[in-house]
Amino acid sequence: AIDVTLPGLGLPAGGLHPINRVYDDLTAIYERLGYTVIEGPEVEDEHHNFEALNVPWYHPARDLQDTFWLEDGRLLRTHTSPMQVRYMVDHEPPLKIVVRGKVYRYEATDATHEAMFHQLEGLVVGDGISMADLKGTIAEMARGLYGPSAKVRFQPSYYPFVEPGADFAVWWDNPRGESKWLELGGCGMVHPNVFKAVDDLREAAGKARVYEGKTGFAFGLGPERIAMLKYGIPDIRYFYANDPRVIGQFRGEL
Ligand code: TYR
Repeated sequence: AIDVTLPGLGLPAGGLHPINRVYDDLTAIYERLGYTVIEGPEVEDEHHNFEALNVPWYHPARDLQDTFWLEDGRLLRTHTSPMQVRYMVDHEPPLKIVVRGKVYRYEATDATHEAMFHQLEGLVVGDGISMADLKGTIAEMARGLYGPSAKVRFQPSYYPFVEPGADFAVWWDNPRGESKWLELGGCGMVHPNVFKAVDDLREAAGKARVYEGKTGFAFGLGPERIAMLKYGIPDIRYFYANDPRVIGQFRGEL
C-alpha cells in the first residue's frame, strides 16, 4: 500500500557554475548595449590565432611554451581574439559583438593560473569609433558589475592587435575586506594590420574589402578573476576540479 500522507523525497537540484553566472551577468550588460553574443571554435589555426592578429612568427607570445599545438599547424586557441577575425570575415561593419568561451595556455598551474580558462572578448567596428567609446563601454560594464559608483582605470599596455593598447582595472569595493584595483583585462583600438588581414581573407573568399579605413575597439577579460572575488574562491583550480563541496555551494538558485 502507498501511504500518500508521507512527505515526498527532495529532488537534488543542480545549479549554474560560477563561471556561467559571471558570463550571464556580463552578457546581460552587453545585450543591453546592443551587442550580439557569439561563440567560436576552440581548435584554431595559426593564422587566425596569431598571424591575422598582427602576432608575427617571432613574437614571444608564439613561444611553444604557451601554446598547445595540435597537428597540421592547428592549436587550442590561446585567446578569444581569433573570433574578431572570423566574425569580420563573415560580416560587414558596423558591428558590436562579445565572444564567450574557453581558451588554453600551456603553462604550470597554480592558484591563479589554469591551463584552461575563459575569456569574454568585445569588438566594435564602425566609422569614427574612438578611445572615448572604449572607455565609456568599460565604465558601463564596471557599473553593471559593481554598481553606479564603480570606478575604472586605464594604463598604457601592449597587445600586437591594438594601437594604442591599454590594461583596465575596476575599483572593487570589497564588502568583506580590503578594497582594491582589480586588473580585469586588456583593450585598445583595433590595429590597422588586423583590418588588412581581415580584408585579405575576405578577398580570398571572394568578398568585398570593407574594413580598411574603419575604426574600432576591442577588449578581453577573464571571468574567473571576477568570480573568484565575487564568490570568495581562493584558487582557480577549484572551478574545474568537480569537487561537489565547491560546486554544491552554487545549487538551487537558477
Ligand atoms: N587577447 C588578449 C589576451 O588573451 C586580451 C585582449 C583582447 C587584449 C583584446 C586586447 C584586446 O583588444 O591576453
